Amino acid sequence: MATVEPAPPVERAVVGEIRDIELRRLTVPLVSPFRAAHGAQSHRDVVLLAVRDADGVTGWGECVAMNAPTYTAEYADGAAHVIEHHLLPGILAGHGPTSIAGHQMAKAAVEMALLDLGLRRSGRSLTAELGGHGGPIAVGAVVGLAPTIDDLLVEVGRRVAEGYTRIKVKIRPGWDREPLTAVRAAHPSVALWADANGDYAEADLARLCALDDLGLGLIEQPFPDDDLMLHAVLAETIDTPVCLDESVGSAGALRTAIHLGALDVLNLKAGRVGGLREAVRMIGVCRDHGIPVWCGGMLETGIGRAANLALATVAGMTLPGDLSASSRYFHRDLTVPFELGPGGTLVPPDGPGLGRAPDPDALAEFTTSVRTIAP
Ligand code: OSB
Ligand code: MG
Repeated sequence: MATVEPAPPVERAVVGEIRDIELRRLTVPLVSPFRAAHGAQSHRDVVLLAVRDADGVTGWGECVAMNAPTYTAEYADGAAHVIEHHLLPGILAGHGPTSIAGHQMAKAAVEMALLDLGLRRSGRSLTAELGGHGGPIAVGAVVGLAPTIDDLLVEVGRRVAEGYTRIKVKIRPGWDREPLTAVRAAHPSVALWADANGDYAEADLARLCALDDLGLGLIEQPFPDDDLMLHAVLAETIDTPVCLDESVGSAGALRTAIHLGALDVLNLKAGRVGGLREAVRMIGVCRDHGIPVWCGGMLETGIGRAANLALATVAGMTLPGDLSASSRYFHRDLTVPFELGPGGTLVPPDGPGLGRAPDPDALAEFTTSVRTIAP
């Protein structure tokens, strides 16, 4: 017999008030293909939830699952299935999301939509609900694997010229020392981070330690996500801070990783950990242990970006996140675009809920299917 998760007050208050839920699929073109160790993407395949109450108030939730199970086991089609068949039935029956194993990205999308609806109904912003300060906050840009060093330098140069003061470069074995050295030489004062998406192995320990002289702000997820021990060995050996991303799916996993010495810094993504509530708890764990934490990103549209920005203003989020302006990702965002402010900053919206909703014309342009589910 399935059990029901105890939901916090805002989410609990809207269950029972829901008229229907739209589960939408969209394909949003990216400005340029995004390449990392797990593959390349030319568009964002988005699962979007619209939860409506009887007064026509709508709460929006974006699922961060990618189009194929190459980066994480979760992926868009699977998440849409889990949302429709395993999470929404309990909500539509009036008792809240059913407790299921895993599927954090699906759960996070449902939580975001319920939170947005509840907060819109009460006129409160997500930033206020999470305990954030509202910004502005310094943000960073991510540059994917590039075909050549020249291409990489062109793209990094563009981001620096736009105002970003922290650049994260994707690396993989064979694409690390040379590109990072070139970026470091071209932009000596930029904070330079490297993200390997788990592509290195034990045999690469020495090659990673050799990056120590580049003055990197951190090396993110060098090894596969289940190998906390190897991250602990590296963190022990290298001076550059070791950051975890894929390895840390919950507050419990975070405590374990800290106990093992497997990380110096955390990349926190609400989608990866099952939602914003768990993410806020994890910021607290990081604070208790003196672990700097920053808000990760997964090429979100304006909906998910609004949520990330709210989270990124919570006390304890001490480093600039993977939060760039809409134009870094999309020619046309789903919402009013986020624009970079002075000093490479962004400000979360301060309206009710997420403070951003999709533009109907953009929704129409990018939607590939809609399913409406009613109690
Ligand atoms: O590893 O942080 C990652 C994008 C998709 C999936 C995983 C990652 C990323 C990024 C891009 O690095 C971050 C962004 O949204 O700017
Ligand atoms: Mg990462």
